Amino acid sequence: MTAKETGVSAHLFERYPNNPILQSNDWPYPVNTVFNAGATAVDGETLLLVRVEDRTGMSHLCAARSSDGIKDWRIDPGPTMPALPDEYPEDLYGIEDPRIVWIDEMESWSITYVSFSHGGPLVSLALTKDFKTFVRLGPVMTPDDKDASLFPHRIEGRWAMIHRPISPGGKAHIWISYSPDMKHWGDHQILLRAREGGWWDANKIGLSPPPLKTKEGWLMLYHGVRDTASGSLYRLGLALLDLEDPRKILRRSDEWIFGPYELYERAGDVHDVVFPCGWILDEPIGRIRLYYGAADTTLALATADIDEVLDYVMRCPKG
Ligand code: M1P
Repeated sequence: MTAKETGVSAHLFERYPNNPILQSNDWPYPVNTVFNAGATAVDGETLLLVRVEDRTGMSHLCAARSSDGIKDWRIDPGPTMPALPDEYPEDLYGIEDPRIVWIDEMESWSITYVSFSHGGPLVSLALTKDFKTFVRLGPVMTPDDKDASLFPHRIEGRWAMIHRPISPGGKAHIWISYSPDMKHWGDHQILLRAREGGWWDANKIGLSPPPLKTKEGWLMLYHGVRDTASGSLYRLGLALLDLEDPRKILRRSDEWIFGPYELYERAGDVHDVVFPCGWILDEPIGRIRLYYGAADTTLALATADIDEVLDYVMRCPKG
């Protein structure tokens, strides 16, 4: 059943039946877990920059390529983007959770990722033209800050970044900041607030994949974290931002639209987590491929019809 037939948000994204699509035993070298991958299309293929946790407990990024984005992955023989703490001290405890955006003006992809520094997790930025060499621009947000992505072009002359600092006490809202040069960031402001009380997205939210430009606005998928007696529950909701001024929230879903349900999402190193860092819109067929970490252990795929997602979000309450 599709969301159009049922009108139910839970049916918007359909899991790939042979999930997970990538797991640790697919890796060409010994690793603990593979999850939370950034995604993009390169030369007609799908490229995932996968977060790989090794058996020290720390993470690096490794590229996997496939012609259909589902199977027959060709995985780099070693870390594609290792943590380099000697040159970049902020990488001391590894690097995690990349978001990839093609930046026309730079003729490069931007990669925003978490560097786990001595002072806590912060946002770092790198550029690449080929996913072989990387220009590391260093930290762009101080700790604790995560879940960041650039927009693919300047907005009113400035670069814009969505990110997720944590306030004292653990409250975490989604913020937006601006920069003239990708290095100096300011005009920080809250973009989307974590709700309160019993909501599924109370207390802590964060951007999931990069914002997707659509005819209705910037489509934003975000995760909300609910604290329960048996731990945290990571689920996903939607928001729509104004195209010209993404600080304006046009819509926000009251319900979560995807959450842990299958065993590979419910059981793993961290149970009850779905955590996407990348999605690709296949324009000719109008379908979104959503790549998500499942239980911080494997990588899974779900797909959705872009028109159904937009129909749904346009019926959501005004933000
Ligand atoms: O373990 C679940 C997730 O926890 C963190 O996400 P956030 O800080 O946004 O709540 C991250 O460590 C993420 O990698 C992890 O999947």
